[in-house]
Amino acid sequence: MALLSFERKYRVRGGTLIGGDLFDFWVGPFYVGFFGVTTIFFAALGTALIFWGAALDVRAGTGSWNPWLISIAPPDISYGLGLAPLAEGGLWQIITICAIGAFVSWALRQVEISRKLGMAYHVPVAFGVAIFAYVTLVVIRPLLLGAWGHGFPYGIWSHLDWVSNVGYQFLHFHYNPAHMLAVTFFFTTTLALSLHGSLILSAANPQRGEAVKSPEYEDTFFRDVLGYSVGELGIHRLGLFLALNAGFWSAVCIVISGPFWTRGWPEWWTWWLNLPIWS
Ligand code: UQ1
Repeated sequence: MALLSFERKYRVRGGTLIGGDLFDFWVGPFYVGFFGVTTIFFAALGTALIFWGAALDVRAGTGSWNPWLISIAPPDISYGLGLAPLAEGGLWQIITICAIGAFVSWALRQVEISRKLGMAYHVPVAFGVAIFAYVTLVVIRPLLLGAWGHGFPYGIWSHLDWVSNVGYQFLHFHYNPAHMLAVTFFFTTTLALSLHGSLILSAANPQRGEAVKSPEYEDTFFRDVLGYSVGELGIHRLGLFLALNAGFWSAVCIVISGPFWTRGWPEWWTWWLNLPIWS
């Protein structure tokens, strides 16, 4: 059932980066590969450690099993860049290694599948930008600030508190120019995807009995509306550009906060007020 009629054609050997033919097989619809195995390993271990940490907090009377409230905190700042005892942030440190191991494994599995199919590496490269944003938060910025305690806690509610607290440390994070860029790219990404998704559905998924419209209709629609069509390929280049920039500037806006700018973000704009043109 899982094997679609055309799948056989694409289930080609090779393209693996490591291990040769050893893990070069499928389980149902899923390609396994060496990095499929390492993804499962890191994801399972990391998840188990989160549950173990939650259990320790419940037993210590400092946590609960409410899924919204489960949280694995990084070590106290006083541990600096050293290892912490498991129940005092050590679990967070190992879970971080597991998370990076799982994310990088997933990206490398995408590379293997791309190679198998003779495709370019756009998907793993794009996913790599998301990994970069995460690594910036939990590795690069803590390293620059000198303590793992600057990482964010792994919890649904607690990570939101972390974002709020770090934002207020800089008085008003919306004055961070890189944050402005990131937010603008996130919003523009949703604008582009809503335009693109609605345009494709309007053309390619017509009412019963209506003909599917060709890409010329899509181009003509936007030429009529805006006088310009970015084109079939162009909209996907634009979408990828917008989405990658959203992730990239998110990483920049947080990595400069603390390591390279320690005052409130509103104060950064004094360069504007100090321009000689005002006098
Ligand atoms: C567009 O011009 C276009 O080309 C036909 C698409 O491809 C199908 C699109 O999805 C969208 C949204 C546009 C309009 C975008 C710009 C930047 C003019």
